[in-house]
Amino acid sequence: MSDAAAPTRFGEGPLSRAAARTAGDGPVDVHSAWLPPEAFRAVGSRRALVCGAGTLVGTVRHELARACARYGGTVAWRSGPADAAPEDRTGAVDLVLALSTAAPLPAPAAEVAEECRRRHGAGALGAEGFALARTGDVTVVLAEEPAGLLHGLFHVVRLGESAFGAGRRPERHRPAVRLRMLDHWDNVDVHPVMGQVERGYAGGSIFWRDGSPRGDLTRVRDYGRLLAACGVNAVSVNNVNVHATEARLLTDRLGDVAAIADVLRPYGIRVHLSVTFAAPVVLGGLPTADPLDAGVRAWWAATTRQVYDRVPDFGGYVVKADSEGQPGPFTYGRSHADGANLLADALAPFWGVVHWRAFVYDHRQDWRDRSTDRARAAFDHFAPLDGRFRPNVVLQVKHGPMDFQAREPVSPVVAAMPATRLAVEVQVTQEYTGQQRHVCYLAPWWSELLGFAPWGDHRTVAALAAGEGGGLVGVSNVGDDPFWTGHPLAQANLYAFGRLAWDPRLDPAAVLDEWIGLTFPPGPAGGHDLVRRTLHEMMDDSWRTYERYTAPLGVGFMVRPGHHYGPDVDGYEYTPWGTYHFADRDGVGVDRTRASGTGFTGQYPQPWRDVYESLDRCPDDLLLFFHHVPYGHVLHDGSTVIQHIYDTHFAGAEEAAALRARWDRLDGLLDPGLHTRVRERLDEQVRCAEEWRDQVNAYFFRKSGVPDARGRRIP
Ligand code: GCV
Repeated sequence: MSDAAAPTRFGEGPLSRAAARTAGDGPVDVHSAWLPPEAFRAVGSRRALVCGAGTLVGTVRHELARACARYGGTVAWRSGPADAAPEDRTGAVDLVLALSTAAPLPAPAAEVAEECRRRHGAGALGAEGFALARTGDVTVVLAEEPAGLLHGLFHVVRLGESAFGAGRRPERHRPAVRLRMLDHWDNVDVHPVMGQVERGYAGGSIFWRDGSPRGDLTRVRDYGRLLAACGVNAVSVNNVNVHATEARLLTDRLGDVAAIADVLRPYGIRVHLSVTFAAPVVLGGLPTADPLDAGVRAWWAATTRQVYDRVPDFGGYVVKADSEGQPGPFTYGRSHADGANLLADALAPFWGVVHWRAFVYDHRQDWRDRSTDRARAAFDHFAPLDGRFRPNVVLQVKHGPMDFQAREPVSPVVAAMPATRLAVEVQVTQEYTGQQRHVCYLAPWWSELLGFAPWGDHRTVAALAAGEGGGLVGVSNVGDDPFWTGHPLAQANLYAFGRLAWDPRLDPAAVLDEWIGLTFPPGPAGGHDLVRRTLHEMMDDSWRTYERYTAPLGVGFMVRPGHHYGPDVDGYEYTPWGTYHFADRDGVGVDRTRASGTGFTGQYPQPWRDVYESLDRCPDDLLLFFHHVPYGHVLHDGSTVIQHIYDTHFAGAEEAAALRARWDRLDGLLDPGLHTRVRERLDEQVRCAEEWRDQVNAYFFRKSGVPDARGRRIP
């Protein structure tokens, strides 16, 4: 079914004038997200000095100049030793942002540089890190590279007045994860089924419209600014399903990509491109795309050289191969290592990387065949290839073994490939978590995934993604919607993705408060505390609320086929997609044990291979992912599976209604356009949650014949 055919009637009203803030210097009808002018009040009212040169330092100056013009501060700039010391011209300063290379440093910065060297040694800040310290009455941000200075500026913006508080202890910040990337599933041509943005719930693409690049890239620059301010440093600009027009971005339409790269560069964001593995055939006119063919290798080398001629800081390629109909090395009897290494070799001279996706499975399986298990596929394909990938191949692994469900175990691939660079992929766009019609703050989910320890020791998923050259990748939830993300509260997911990619140890609740504080500064109507408190209450647990009223106990995929919105318990049960729950009159769930099932539990190291194997020890929230159990099976909390299904679905729908009631308390305190948009979406969430509740409960009541112990009405 066409994604475009999914419901679209909610909240498409224009952003009201009051909320129509300038994003960057951009169009006035775009919401400013987490960078409203008020966020810059503290820096904009200070006397700032910037020391250093280059494009990104220019961005720092520009940001400060704009803030100072609004809030009465000043900004001076010293590009190098030849300049007169600007303190002499401007008097004292409150804020110094300096590159450590911009000698001679002004006294406060020199002091911080010396202290930083003494404590951490030379090179302690790296390519993107920075130090923040107070010396006397001056706040100093020190970086070794321009990108670090920009991140330091946005850190000060996040801190607001507290960055200037006396007694602030020195801090050093470096991103834990090197590749912090958003993948856009944007099509250049409007796809007849998937539309302009595949799984996009926020309008059209900010890059492309109806087969062409958008002429005005103001919006893209504002996007880069928002991303830099939360820590993202790379963007892939087209869908991993590469269709005919999109394939040409690599060659004759490369100029379109270069234009985007030019606009994102000042914010330290590198551009990547999804390419088709068949490019030598479909673009180069070669008879084959065989990765071991000399002509094919020469074609990729020459084509890649041309890419770097146009975009010298180009990040690299993203490839979905042999997956859901995309071409790949299997056609030529070659392995995924052969395929990935082909592109890696072409990119290596320019320090580019290939993000090779591990999302490879049989999407034409026979539902009657209970031995084939989609969950096993990525491991079965890739684990044997560990050690065979070039150093500039990053294997991009979906966080779970299936497909971005609201609950899945962590993919065993992350623990199976110690000799391969890994990026973990999460879905910021809410394909399976309410499609930006439902409030669903995903950071607690990602945090749980990142904190998972495959061996039960200190080696978490976050540590693996942070390993040498690893990454965290999110599928973007942004479109040309005035609120960026359709549902205004879904902005929090984009923000949190960047923040967790920078530092996976951050507390998602604290990140939420940070986002709320920046995005909803005190307004003329007052009630600021109520606004903050209410938003926190609504969003903090919203992922679990969503989980409660949708698919139970990790079973997943009870969505309507095609567009994946709303309930359809058997929607995928008799299809070729490998996404089954096997419910019958006696029980439900997928037996993935070694003892009697598909053996998927054996793909995990200890302790999890035994924990998941054991009916007693398996965590309840993943029970039906790993086991087929009778409805009367007793969970750890004493409830039966069937009663748990009823209880959580009643509770989840009630919680959805409570969200709307909470939101209503904020009427009159927020911009009316934003309030209305969220209210409309909450109406839909409440309706949809009831639909989920009734369909899931009725389905299992009819299958099992077991009545609700509390006698509630099940239709
Ligand atoms: C871009 C799921 C989605 C597809 C997506 C695919 C992928 O199957 O439904 O729209 O394709 O994942 O991640 O490649």
